[in-house]
Amino acid sequence: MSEGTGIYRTFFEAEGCRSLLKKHLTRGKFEALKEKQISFGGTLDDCIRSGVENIDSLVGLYASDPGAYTTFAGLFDPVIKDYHSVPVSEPIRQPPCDFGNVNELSFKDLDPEGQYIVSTRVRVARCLHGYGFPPTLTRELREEIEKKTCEAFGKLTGALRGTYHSLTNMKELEQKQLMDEHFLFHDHSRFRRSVGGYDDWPIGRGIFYNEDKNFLVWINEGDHLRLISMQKGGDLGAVYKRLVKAVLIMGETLAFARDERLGFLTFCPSNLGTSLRASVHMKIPRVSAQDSFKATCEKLNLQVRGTHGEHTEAQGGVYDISNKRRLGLTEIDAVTEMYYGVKQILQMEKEFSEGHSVIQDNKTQNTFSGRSNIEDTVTRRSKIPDTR
Ligand code: ADP
Ligand code: IOM
Repeated sequence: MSEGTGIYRTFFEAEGCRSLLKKHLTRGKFEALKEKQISFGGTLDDCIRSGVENIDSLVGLYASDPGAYTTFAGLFDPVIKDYHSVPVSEPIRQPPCDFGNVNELSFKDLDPEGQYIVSTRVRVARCLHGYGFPPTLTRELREEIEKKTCEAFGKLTGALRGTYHSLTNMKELEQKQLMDEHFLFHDHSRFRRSVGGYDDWPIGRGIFYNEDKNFLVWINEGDHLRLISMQKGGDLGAVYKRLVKAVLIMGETLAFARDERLGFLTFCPSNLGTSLRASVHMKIPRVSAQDSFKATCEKLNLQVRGTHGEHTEAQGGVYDISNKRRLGLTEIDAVTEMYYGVKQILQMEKEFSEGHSVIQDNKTQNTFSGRSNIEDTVTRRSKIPDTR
């Protein structure tokens, strides 16, 4: 493994690569870390291969196993700080898990008239304590994780009670339908393929869902588990409350990997901390037509994805807007940050539709976080698409 040869050389010389891996992996760091090995057998190559092979990665770095976060801290820490907006001068610190008082949530339906928000989803990732992540998992270990998780499903009762569907037994047509409905994951991300994400596919993979199909669990998609609550419309409070209830029940049986400094340990460093991503699928034709759309979302600590997830395009003007930060804040704060950010985007969309043609960047601020990171005070004339 040498930075002067093959794919590494191409990576180091690549122009236009904007990943956090490219930004933080210097040649010196590569040389210093390349021979280190972790207890689960992971290597630096396992962690960086996805970003090296896919130069359009956003992060480009995965943990081969929980130990990667300490053995390769010299590379992971700057990437973690950069992604989660932790100031360089401050230590990485995850507060204790805190879902807030779900019986006293102040979230209102974000779109009671159903004009903009198609659906709302909140998910957390969880990995079982004592196991590695995809590059170091074997077929047997994946099956073990699946078995332990299936045992825990037995504790879900009432509206959460459901059935586990193994991908090994699932017909292609059924898989396709579940994917089209945004319920099921797929096996065609080249980012994940690079790091053994689809080894032994579909062994050990599957999906649990309840009768209403508003609570789901993915097994061995990337992280060992994704616990997901979702429904049509914009009632974030109902979606979040259901998720918290299910996560707490699952946590009674399963031991989740957690680190005091980094929070819940996940395969991708973008998911560390709370591992929580609260998203809406929303139609915002006017705001999304602004040149400043992505920058506006960044200022609100929001992330923009396409209709079918990361690295996909918006279809029919439907964007996936979610909280970007997952580490350095509590679960209730992460979801609240998304709530206020999405409210602002909706407000902008409404103002545009009423004919206001000016977007004031100096007013773009997440009223929840109250962070004064807005330096650009230019009032910019916006382009309104002619929708008449
Ligand atoms: P994650 O990392 O949160 O699991 P991905 O970006 O990989 O998310 O998306 C996973 C699936 O979830 C995709 O099919 C995506 O379209 C779907 N999804 C995400 N947010 C929503 C939402 N608010 N409503 C419906 N589907 C959603
Ligand atoms: N790991 C995945 N969520 N993603 C951040 C891939 C990438 O680096 O683009």
